[in-house]
Amino acid sequence: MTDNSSVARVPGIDPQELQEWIESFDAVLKEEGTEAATLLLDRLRARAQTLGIGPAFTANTPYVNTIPADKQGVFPGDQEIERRIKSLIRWNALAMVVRANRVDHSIGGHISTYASAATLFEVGFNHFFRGRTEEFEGDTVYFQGHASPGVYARAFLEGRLSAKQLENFRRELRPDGGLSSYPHPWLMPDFWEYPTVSMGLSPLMAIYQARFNRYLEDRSIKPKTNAKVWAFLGDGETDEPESLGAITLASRENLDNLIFVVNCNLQRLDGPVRGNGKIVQELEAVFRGAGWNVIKVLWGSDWDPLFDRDVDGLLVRRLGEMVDGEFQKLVVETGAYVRQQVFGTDPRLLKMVENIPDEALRTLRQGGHDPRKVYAAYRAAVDHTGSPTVILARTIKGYGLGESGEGRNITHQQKKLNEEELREFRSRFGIPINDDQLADTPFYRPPEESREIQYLRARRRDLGGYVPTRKARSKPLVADHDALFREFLTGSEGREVSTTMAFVGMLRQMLRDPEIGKLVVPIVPDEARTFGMESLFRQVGIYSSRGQLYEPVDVHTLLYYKEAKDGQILEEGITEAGSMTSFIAAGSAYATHGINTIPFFIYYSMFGLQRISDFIWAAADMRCRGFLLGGTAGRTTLAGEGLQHQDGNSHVLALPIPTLWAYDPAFAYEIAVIIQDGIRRMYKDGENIFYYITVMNEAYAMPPMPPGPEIRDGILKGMYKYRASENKESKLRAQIFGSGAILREALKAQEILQEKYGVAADVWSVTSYKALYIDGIHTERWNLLHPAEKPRVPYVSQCLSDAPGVLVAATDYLKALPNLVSKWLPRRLAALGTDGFGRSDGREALRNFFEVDSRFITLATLYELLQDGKIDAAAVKKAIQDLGIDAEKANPLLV
Ligand SMILES: Cc1ncc(C[n+]2csc(CCOP(=O)(O)OP(=O)(O)O)c2C)c(N)n1
Ligand SMILES: [Mg+2]
Repeated sequence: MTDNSSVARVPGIDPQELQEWIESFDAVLKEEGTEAATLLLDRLRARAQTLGIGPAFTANTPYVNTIPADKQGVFPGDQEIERRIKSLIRWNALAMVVRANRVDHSIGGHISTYASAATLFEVGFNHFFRGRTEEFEGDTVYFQGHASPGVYARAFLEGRLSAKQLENFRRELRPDGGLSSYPHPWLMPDFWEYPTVSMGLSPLMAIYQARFNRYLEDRSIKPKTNAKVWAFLGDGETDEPESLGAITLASRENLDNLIFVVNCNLQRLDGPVRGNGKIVQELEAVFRGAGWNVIKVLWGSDWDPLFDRDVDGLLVRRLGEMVDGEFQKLVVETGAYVRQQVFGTDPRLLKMVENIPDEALRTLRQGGHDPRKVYAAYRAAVDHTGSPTVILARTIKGYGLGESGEGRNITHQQKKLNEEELREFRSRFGIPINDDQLADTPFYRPPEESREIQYLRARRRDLGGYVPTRKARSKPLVADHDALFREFLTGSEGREVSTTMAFVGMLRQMLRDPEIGKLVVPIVPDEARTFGMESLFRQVGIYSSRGQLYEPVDVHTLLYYKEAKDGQILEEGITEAGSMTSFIAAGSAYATHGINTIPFFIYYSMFGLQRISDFIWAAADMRCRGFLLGGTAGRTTLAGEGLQHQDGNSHVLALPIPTLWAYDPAFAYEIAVIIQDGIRRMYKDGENIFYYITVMNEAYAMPPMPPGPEIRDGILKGMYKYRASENKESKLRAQIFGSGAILREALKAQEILQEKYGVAADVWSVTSYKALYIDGIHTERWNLLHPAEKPRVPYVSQCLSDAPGVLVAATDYLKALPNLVSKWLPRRLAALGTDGFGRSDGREALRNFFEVDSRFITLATLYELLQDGKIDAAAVKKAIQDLGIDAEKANPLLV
């Protein structure tokens, strides 16, 4: 219907003429349909642009629901019974937190996040989230982490969790088990699939998961399906840079399998998300600008008649003016206040609500609490094609907690309710709990045969089973892959290669293998050329959902930049975080899809554990498998790049991640042994571990693997004797530990010591201080707990038990690394490492600066011999001179 009143007010246009224009447009819409009307608008806009009239860009639509009431369709569920189920879940979620905090008031937990998200979740559970079955892979759902009590409470009604388990919420260490605070697959491997509690991780993980699903389809590794990836986020959470950082990837890739639901309760932990602005409008602009389909769910059904009456658009304008701080205030205020604040600005608005009592005004619902509005939005999102969808749903934080919490700034932290507050909650949601039981706050589950339980079960049955459910679905690999790695065990016959090149050679071999070739997922953040991987562009192609729409500039070369729809390399561009989430998707595909994809994510080492460690932590929680490769590694091995690039940190940063095996190999055969064994452990034996391997760009001849069965074992356990001294006579003895590129400095020192100082030194390759350390503390712990039994001996002690002489270690990482194992050594350890900021210079200068070169190793060995009284100080002093060491040089840690 045409709105004459607004026509009359447009300045400078003849109302009659405008009326005719509008009528013509209406006629096109009526007779030719929406598509034609849209086309007409597009043409007019283009015409205006050619005439120099650029219509003002607006990223926002008015502050109303995107789906008007007359387009929302029918709600297919039984609204009444769904409301009852939801109320029971609300109660149990609340009871879980309240009870846990009665036992221990420090145990924490959150009530108000789920209170705001309940309808958003429940509509999904009853109508959308599909379980994983034999026939269908199922949907992937990232639940807002702090809303976990609601997911547990539902699983309790579903009969999947017991009252005892609920009782032990946040008390996982109880003898009979408990429930983890937040979604943690490590702690509840049959239940949670995706850890979401570190804000900002799940939106990024969801985007790359959705894209990875497409990748698997385009490469014919899994069948095409219409499975969806849902991510439920907080509105405050969107301030994390990771949350919005990759949204253009999702639209660029047309990820219509991806749906974000932002729970816009306008609050975060401390207070309003945007007190002086509007978070919904801000997010709308950002997502629309990025090409997403945006659906706003702001107002519940009881607003519909008001908007119907709002022919002048006054109400819409008024709502558009108000800031979030004001909206939040409405929640805690009276109906009279709402009348005055929202409608009191214009007599016409006041008239609109004159027949609505205060109480009804106060309880006008938000869109995100109205199942019909939420259903319509989800339906539209699921049916939408061509781009991802974000649903911006307005809710109330602490919904239902009444005066004690609803909309209050303190609500996020609230964990306790007094009896009066419990009574109100109980009555408001109609929970069949008597007054005299309130103090106990018992859980409530209706009998199995009740309509509620039957309905809930039937809905889940129709949707393919319970969500979330986690299960490792893949079948173990069978082959041992000896042949793939054999050539790397025999050395490079004098050819100088870097360990990076050696690794790329192995990757190429693996890609050709009939069993694992297809499963390998090389991931690289715009650094393939740095690592000499460009030959793989041509061999297996770079994945692009569009193939290659252009002729690449280097098409005439052998190794041209080949993009292909079935390309295998994930060339992610400059995003270590995005690449890591691809790694997570590929590294967990054995559970998500039942497919053993083997990710190899190679990156500039300094920008890994240092930059994206929280994602790596989440990968561990998710039981991810695969290989992280820190390229251009080492503080002194990466020449020229300086302070921000030279990495002497990562092997220390790898220590805390329990399932991460970290190796700093020096030679190609060491890498071959580690990767081959890693594939066996992860994909054959099903261990939930992953690997961090540093690879360097310093080229040298790769030696063959020394003979003897203990070598392979030692490489994996963390150390082995690489070259023993040939001088058996000398009284001056030493054991030198080298790692990675610094192993060669140790070998040089071995020669200097022998030739110049008559010291016979054995050189060990320490491939993993972390492995030695873990073995040491594990053994020590066992001994502590078994005092009467024969003590076990840490591997590092076994290695050194008969080794004579002083002990010196040199690494391209912090001195802390070798010092980790010093307590299990038979004698003092002198540790050389690279503590301090890097510098841009060549390797030789850097190794002098950080005091890790062969001269310093020699000096440290002589000094230790002095400590043992084997040589005198004058000899060491002279050595300093002979070696050309500046004794007064600055300490690299301090400059
Ligand atoms: C990276 C990170 N920083 C801080 C926190 C602590 N934290 C937990 S919930 C929360 C507020 C969440 O607000 P919002 O995203 O709006 O969710 P709501 O509870 O309002 O639904 C904060 C700061 C966290 N979990 N993760
Ligand atoms: Mg919030």
